[in-house]
Amino acid sequence: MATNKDRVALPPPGAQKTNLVCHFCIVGCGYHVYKWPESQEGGRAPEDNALGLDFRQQLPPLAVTLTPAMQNTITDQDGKRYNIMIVPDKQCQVNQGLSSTRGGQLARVMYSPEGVGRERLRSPRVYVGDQWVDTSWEDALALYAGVTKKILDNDGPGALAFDCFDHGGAGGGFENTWGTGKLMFSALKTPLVRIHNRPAYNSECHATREMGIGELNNSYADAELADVILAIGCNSYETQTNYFLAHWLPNLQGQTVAQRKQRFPGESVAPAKIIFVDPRRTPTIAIAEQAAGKDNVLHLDIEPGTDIALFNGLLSYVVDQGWHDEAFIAAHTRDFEQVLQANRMTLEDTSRITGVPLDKLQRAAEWAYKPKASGHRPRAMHAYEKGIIWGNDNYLIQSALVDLVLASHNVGRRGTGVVRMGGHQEGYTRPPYPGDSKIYVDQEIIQGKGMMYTAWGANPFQTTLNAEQHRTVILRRANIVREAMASARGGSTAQRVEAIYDALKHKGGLFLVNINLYPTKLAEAAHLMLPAAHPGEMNLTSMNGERRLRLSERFTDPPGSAKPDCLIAAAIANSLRQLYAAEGKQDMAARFAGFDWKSEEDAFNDGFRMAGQAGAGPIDSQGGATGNLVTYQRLRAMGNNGVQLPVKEYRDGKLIGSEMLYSDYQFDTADGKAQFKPAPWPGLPKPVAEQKQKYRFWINNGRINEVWQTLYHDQYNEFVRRRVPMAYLEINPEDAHALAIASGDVVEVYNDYGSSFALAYLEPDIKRNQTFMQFGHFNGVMGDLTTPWTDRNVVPYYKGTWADLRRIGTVEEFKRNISFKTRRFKA
Ligand SMILES: Nc1nc2c(c(=O)[nH]1)N[C@H]1C(S)=C(S)[C@@H](COP(=O)(O)OP(=O)(O)OC[C@H]3O[C@@H](n4cnc5c(=O)[nH]c(N)nc54)[C@H](O)[C@@H]3O)O[C@H]1N2
Ligand SMILES: Nc1nc2c(c(=O)[nH]1)N[C@H]1C(S)=C(S)[C@@H](COP(=O)(O)OP(=O)(O)OC[C@H]3O[C@@H](n4cnc5c(=O)[nH]c(N)nc54)[C@H](O)[C@@H]3O)O[C@H]1N2
Ligand code: SF4
Ligand SMILES: [Mo]
Repeated sequence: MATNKDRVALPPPGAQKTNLVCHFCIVGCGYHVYKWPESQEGGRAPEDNALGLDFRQQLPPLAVTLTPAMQNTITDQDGKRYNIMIVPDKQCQVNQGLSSTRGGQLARVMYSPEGVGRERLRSPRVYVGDQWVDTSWEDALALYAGVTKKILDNDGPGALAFDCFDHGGAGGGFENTWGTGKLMFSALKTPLVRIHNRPAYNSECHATREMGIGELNNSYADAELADVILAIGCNSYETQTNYFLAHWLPNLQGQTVAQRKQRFPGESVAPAKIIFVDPRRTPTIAIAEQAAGKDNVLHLDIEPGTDIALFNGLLSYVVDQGWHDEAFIAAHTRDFEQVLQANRMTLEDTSRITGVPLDKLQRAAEWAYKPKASGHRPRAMHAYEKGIIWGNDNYLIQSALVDLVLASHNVGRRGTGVVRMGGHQEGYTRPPYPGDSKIYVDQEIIQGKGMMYTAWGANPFQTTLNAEQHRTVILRRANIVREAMASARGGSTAQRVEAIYDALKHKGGLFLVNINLYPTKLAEAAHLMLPAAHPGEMNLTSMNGERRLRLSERFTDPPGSAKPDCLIAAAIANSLRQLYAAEGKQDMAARFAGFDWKSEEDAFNDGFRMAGQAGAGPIDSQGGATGNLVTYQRLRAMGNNGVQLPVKEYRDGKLIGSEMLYSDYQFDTADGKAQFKPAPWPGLPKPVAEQKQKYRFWINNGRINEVWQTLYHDQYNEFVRRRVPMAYLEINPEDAHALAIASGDVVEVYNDYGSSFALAYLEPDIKRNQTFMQFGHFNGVMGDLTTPWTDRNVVPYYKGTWADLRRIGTVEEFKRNISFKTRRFKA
C-alpha cells in the first residue's frame, strides 16, 4: 500500500479541494477533501502546502487535526492514483474543526483495492450453482426486472417486499430516497415496504407529529443557550459526538454565560445543568460529571422502560407547584385538563415505579421547571433518542414527554426545544406510501408472504427484532430459490425467470436481492447483488439534526461499475418500462416513465425541488414548499454551513433558512394549536414482562463510540476489528464472578426467542442483573434476543428484553489482544 504509515503527506498548493459532509451520524460534520496526484507532495512551509499552515515549527494546539487515518491513496476509473486527505472544517459551525473517531476515518474507508474497501461490490453479482459470480449490469437488470414483472403481472405489487433506507448520509440522501421511493411507490406501487430500522413503513415519531410538533425543532446553538439540558435515552458523547462536544460541553462548562446574558437581558444565568434519563450510567454521564462537576449533573437511573411514569409524575408535580405556563397553555394548546387527569401520578408512585428516590425527582423538577431567581421560566431543552424511541411504547412515551414540555412551555423559545438527537442525517422526499403503515413486514415474510425481497442499503439480518426467526425463515425460503436457479443451467433469462418464479409461486421460495456497498451477512441468503456508491463517489444532499442542508461533493469514482442508488432505481425502472413497451402494454410502461436521469442532480431536481412539496403519509417530505429555491449550484456556494430547512428565500446570492421552528406558536395541526395527548402508565408489554419473569438479566443494548452501525466498513478496518471482534456485553463484576465469567470470555445469551454469543466485559458501573450488549454486530447478533412486540404503530421495543447468560469459554486471541479497561472516563 502506498499510503504513508510513518508520516502524513501534505497536499501541495493547487490540490483539488471539495466539501464533504461526514456521511455517518446525524450531526453531519463538515470536512474538506484534498486530492492530488500520488507522485506529488506538499512542503512544510505555509506557501508550499494547500492547508496554508506552517509545519516547520510546532503548530498551536488544535490548529489542525491530522492523523494517518485521514489520508489514503485511491485509484480513479482512468487508472490514475491520487492521494487524498480528509480533514475537519474549522469554519463549519457544526463541528468547528472537530472530528470524531468515526468521521476521522473518512479517508480510510474510501475505496482502495488494498484498503478497508477491498471487499466492496464492484460489479453486479449473481448466485449460480453454489457460488457468487460477477455479472454484467444488463444480465443483472434483466433478471431483476424479469422476476419483478412476472410477479407484478401474476400476483400484484403486494408480493414485492422491500427493506429500504429512508435517511440522509451514506445509504440515503434526498437523491436516493427519491429514486427508491419513486420506484417503490409510484412505479411498482407496493405497500410491502419496511424502513431499514423498523419492521413497517411508519414513523419514529407518530405521537409528537400528531401533537403538532416536528422532531427537529431547534438549532445546535440552542444547546448553548439552555439553562438545563435533559438528555433522555441518548448517549450523546458516543453517538452524536461533536454535537455534544462543540455545543453542549461549552454551556456545561460556563463558556456561554456571557453570550446568554446578552441574549436574555434580566434573566438569571448560570452554567447549564444537565439531567440524564437513562437506566444505565453511560460514558456520556461520566464525561459530563468531569466537565460540569457532579453538582451540576443529575442522573435519573430509572428502571428500564419506566419513562412514561417519570414524565407523568413530573408533569403532575410541576402543575401542583404552579410552575406550568397557564397563559401559553390557554393560548396555544388544547386538551390540557383532560390529559392532566389521564396522566396524573403522585411523586410517591413515580418513585416506586421508576426506582428513583423522591428527592432526586424533586431536584430534577426544580432544576428544569421551577422559575429562576429572576422569575423567568428556565429554558429547558429536552433531547431524546433511541432509549425512548425504541423504548417501552414509543407512542405513549413521546406523548408523555411532549405533554410535560408543552405544560412547561419548552418549545418555540431559544434555548429550549423537544428534539430527537437523531441517528443518521435526514433526507426524506418520496411520493406518498401507497398502503397501510401498520403492515408488519417481518411477520408477513415469516408467515410465507412476499415473493421477492430487496434489501436496499439495509441489513435486517443483523439489526431487526426477533432476528433469529426472521433470518431462519429467509434462509430457508431463499434456499428453495437457490436450488431452482442451480437447476436452470444454461437457460436464457426468460427460462431462469420461469424457474425462479416457479419456486416462488409453488414452493414458498423468496427471491432476495441485496443492493449494498458490501456483500454483508445477507450474501448468505441472497441471489443477486447490485453495487452501490456512497458519498464522495456521488453528489449527495442531506440535512443534519438542526435541519442543516448541505451538498456533499463527489471527488472520486465509485469502484468498478457501482452506481448511486437513485441511478440503480432508474435503471430498474427503465428496464421494466422497456419490457412493458415491448409487450405493447403502454399503460404499464407509463408507470415506469420519468426515470431518464443522467446524474444524481437530475434525481435531486425531480425529487427535492419539484415533488418535495407533496405530503407522504406517515412521513412528510422535508424539502417543504420552498424546495424549488434550492439548486446544487446555490448549495455548493453555501459550503459546509449550508442552509437550515425550511428555506425562506434566496437573496443576494444566499439561501436564507430557519433556525428555530414554532417561534410563532403555529404548530403543525389544522388549527395551529399544539395537542396534549393522554399517556397513562401501561406497565411492561406482555411478551417483554414474560421474559423478565423467566430470565435474570436485562439485555440493554445500543452503540459504542468507535463502531458505526453493522460494521460494514469497520469489519475490514483493523483499527476497529481488533478492538471489537465480537459484540461485547457489559456486565457487573459481582454478577460475572458468580457465573465464573471473566472479561474476554465468550458467553451465550439466550431466552425464548433466540440465542447469541457475546464477549463479556466486566464493568462496575453496570447495575446488578443488567447488561449492555453492542447491537448490530456480525459476530453476535443482539436482535436474536429481542421479542417481536411492537407498539400500536408497529414500532419495536429493541431496548427491552431479558435473557440468561452462560459462560462458553475463551477465545485466546480476544483475551490476549483486547483491552478491558473501563469505558467510563475517570479523573
Ligand atoms: N437491538 C437493536 N436493534 C436495532 C437498534 C437498536 O438500538 N437495538 N437500532 C435500530 C436502528 S436506530 C438502526 S438505524 C438500525 C440499523 O440497521 P441497518 O440500517 O440495517 O444497519 P446499517 O449497518 O446502517 O445498514 C446499512 C447497510 O447499507 C449499506 N450501505 C451503506 N451505504 C450505502 C449506500 O450508499 N448505498 C447502499 N445501497 N448501501 C449502503 C451498508 O453496507 C449496510 O449493509 O438498527 C435498528 N436495530
Ligand atoms: N458511535 C456510533 N454513533 C452512532 C451510531 C453508531 O452506530 N455508532 N448510530 C447512529 C444511529 S442510526 C442512531 S439511531 C443513534 C442512536 O443514538 P442513541 O440513542 O444515543 O444510542 P443507543 O446506544 O441506541 O441508546 C441510547 C441509550 O438508551 C438507553 N436506554 C435503554 N433503555 C432505556 C429506557 O427504558 N429508557 C431510557 N430513557 N433510556 C434507555 C441505553 O442505556 C443507551 O444509553 O446513534 C447514531 N450515532
Ligand atoms: S460526530 Fe457524527 S457526523 Fe461528526 S464526524 Fe463523528 S460520526 Fe461524523
Ligand atoms: Mo438509527
